Parts: sequence; C-alpha cells; structure tokens
Amino acid sequence: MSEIVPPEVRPKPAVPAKPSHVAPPASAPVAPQGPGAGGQGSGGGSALLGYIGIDTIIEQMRKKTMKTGFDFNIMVVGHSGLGKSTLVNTLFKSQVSRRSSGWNREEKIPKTVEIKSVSHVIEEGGVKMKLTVIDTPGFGDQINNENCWEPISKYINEQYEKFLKEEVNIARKKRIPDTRVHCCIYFISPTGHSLRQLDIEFMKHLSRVVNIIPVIAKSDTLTPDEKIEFKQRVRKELEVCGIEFYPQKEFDEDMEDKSDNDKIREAMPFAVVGSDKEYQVNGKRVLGRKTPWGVVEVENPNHCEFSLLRDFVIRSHLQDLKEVTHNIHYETYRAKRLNDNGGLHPISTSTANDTQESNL
Ligand SMILES: Nc1nc2c(ncn2[C@@H]2O[C@H](COP(=O)(O)OP(=O)(O)OP(=O)(O)O)[C@@H](O)[C@H]2O)c(=O)[nH]1
Ligand SMILES: [Mg+2]
Repeated sequence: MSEIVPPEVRPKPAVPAKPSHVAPPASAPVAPQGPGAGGQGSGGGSALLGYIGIDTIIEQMRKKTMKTGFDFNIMVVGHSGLGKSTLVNTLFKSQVSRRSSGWNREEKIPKTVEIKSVSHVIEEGGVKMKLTVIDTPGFGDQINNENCWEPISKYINEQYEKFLKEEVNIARKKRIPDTRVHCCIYFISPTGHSLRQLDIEFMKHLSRVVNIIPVIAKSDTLTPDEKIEFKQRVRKELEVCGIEFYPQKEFDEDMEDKSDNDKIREAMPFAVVGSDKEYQVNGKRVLGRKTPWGVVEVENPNHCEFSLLRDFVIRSHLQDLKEVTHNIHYETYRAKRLNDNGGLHPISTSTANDTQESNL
C-alpha cells in the first residue's frame, strides 16, 4: 500500500527556494502557510500547491551563465584595405574593451596577411564573454581572384569539424570549446555603384555556411545621399542574386521576430566608419575620423551606423547568431558529414597558416 505523504513533510522540491528578490506575479496564488494548510486532495493544480517557483528558471539560468560565461566568435572579411582590422579594433576599443592592453594609438594597423584569431575575455555585470575576432587577409588584389573564398570557407568548416569531433568523443568534454564562427561581417567597397562580381560570388558561397552581415565600409567617403542610394542598390542586388544575409527571413520565429528583423533588414547593410584615433569634440574624447568637413564620430548614430551594427550584433542578436550557427549551419555540416562518410573519418584540421593569439 502506498503511503500518502502530507504536504508539510514532503521532501524538499528540486526547485530551490524562491529568491527574495524575485516577486511572484500579481496573479500568483499565495502559498499555504503552516502544517496541514491546503495541498491535499485531488486535482490541486497551482491553486492548491501555491507558488511552485517555475519563474526562478530565469534566475537559475542567469547564475549558470555568470559562472560558465560564453563564447562568441566574429570574423571580418572583404577586399584589401577596406578597414576590416580598423573596425575590429574600433569594436574593441570603443565599447567592448577600452581596457584591453597592448594598443598603441600611434601604431599603424599592418596589412593582414594571414587568418588570425585573437581572443579577449570581456566581463560586464558579472557575465564573462570570451570574444574571439577572426581577422582575414583582404582579397581581390590577386591576378586570379576566382576561388579566394576557399581559405575562409575552409577555416569555417574546420571549426565545425573540431566541434563535431569533440561531440562524438566517447569521453566528451562537459563544455565543448566553441570556435565556430557565429558571425561573418562582410565589407563592401563604398564605390557608390554596385556590388563587385567577387562580392556576389563570395556571399553566395559563404551565406550557406555562416551568418553573413554585409556592411558598407569607409562610409565617410560617401555623401548622405550617395549612402542612401548605395544601400538601396546593394539590398536590391543581394535580393536579385538570392543572397540570404543574416537575419535570414526563413528563420524568423514568429510575427514579433519578423517585424523586428524586417526593420533591421531594411536598414542593412549598415554604413560604418572605423577609427583608432580619438578627437576632442565638445569637450569629450570620441573615436572619429578627421575630414575637411569636421570630425566624423564613429559612435554617433547621426554620423554613421557603427553603433547600430554593434548594438545589433552584441546587444540584440548575439544569442540568436549563436543559435542559428548551431541549429542551422553546424547542423547542416554535421548531417552532410555523417551522411557522406557513412560515419566520421577525419579530415585535416591542420591550420598551418592560421595563428591564434589570446589575451585571456
Ligand atoms: N576613410 C576611412 N578610412 C578608413 C576607415 N577604416 C579604416 N580606414 C583606413 O584604411 C586603411 C586600411 O585599413 P585596414 O584596417 O588596415 O584595412 P584592412 O581591410 O584590414 O586591410 P587588409 O588587412 O590589407 O585587408 C588605413 O589607413 C585605415 O586608417 C574608414 O572607415 N574610413
Ligand atoms: Mg587587415
């Protein structure tokens, strides 16, 4: 015969006691007080059991994330000299990590000659993010530019492969280090005319394996009218060529998502300006570029769309970029890899040309 355990002597629930700072919703029933109060009988539901504490999951997740931190990996790609390395530095120096060391303002950024990843641990509000920036050499200046996306595509696939190998290990790590590229910022030359064939080819190939975010580089070289027209033209061309940039329409989860993302898609590609120089403007030091018309302030949304890009990538869509990478791009790679090979046979993951630097 099974024993009926009265509520007051039940073992402690798995859900921890509700933290004092999490107020129950206004409609939440009051928990029964004292021995024998409520909780007995059938079909109780929450009305009889009182506050269960399901809403504390948010607090539990927050604590876990604070403890473990998370990885986020951004790659920059595009023609030579479009300001890729500068923009990455701007991202670090401006908002993300003004504290990072080893930056000498007088130093000129050298030409990037190899795929290079640099990691920083950034901590804000007790949450740690390991941000890795993958800087790539500019392309487009070779005699034959035909397959210039190959080394980049190879790098991206190698990171999927690394993850897959860890995942299928019998004794796999509790937390697999994530080096997969969550977001690839693609730099478009500010010609004011149209996309180059190479841009189209690159984005067509790469948008199938990674989240591409196109940006118009060095937008301080365009007048406001040219900027608006160029953005419209690029959007049209991307549509005509069937290039799906991030956030991809097909992955909008609901109407709210669609309406938010439509606004972003209509504002893309963001016209950005990068700089590693600070100027005094109205008594404040700001990152900017000096032009004959005055200082273009990088972080001023009236001057360029750098802050829109930063907010979009870091503040509103970071988790989604990670999820689309894992659930769509990686999943596609994984399924193909396991299907093609009838199992998992190693492919080379040697990255002779790549360097990994860490500021951890
Ligand atoms: N006008 C203008 N110049 C910029 C901007 N960003 C970078 N530059 C300048 O452009 C030059 C090239 O910048 P990099 O950041 O080295 O360009 P990159 O794309 O990394 O170049 P590679 O590594 O050779 O592919 C430098 O002189 C920068 O100061 C910008 O937004 N506007
Ligand atoms: Mg560079």
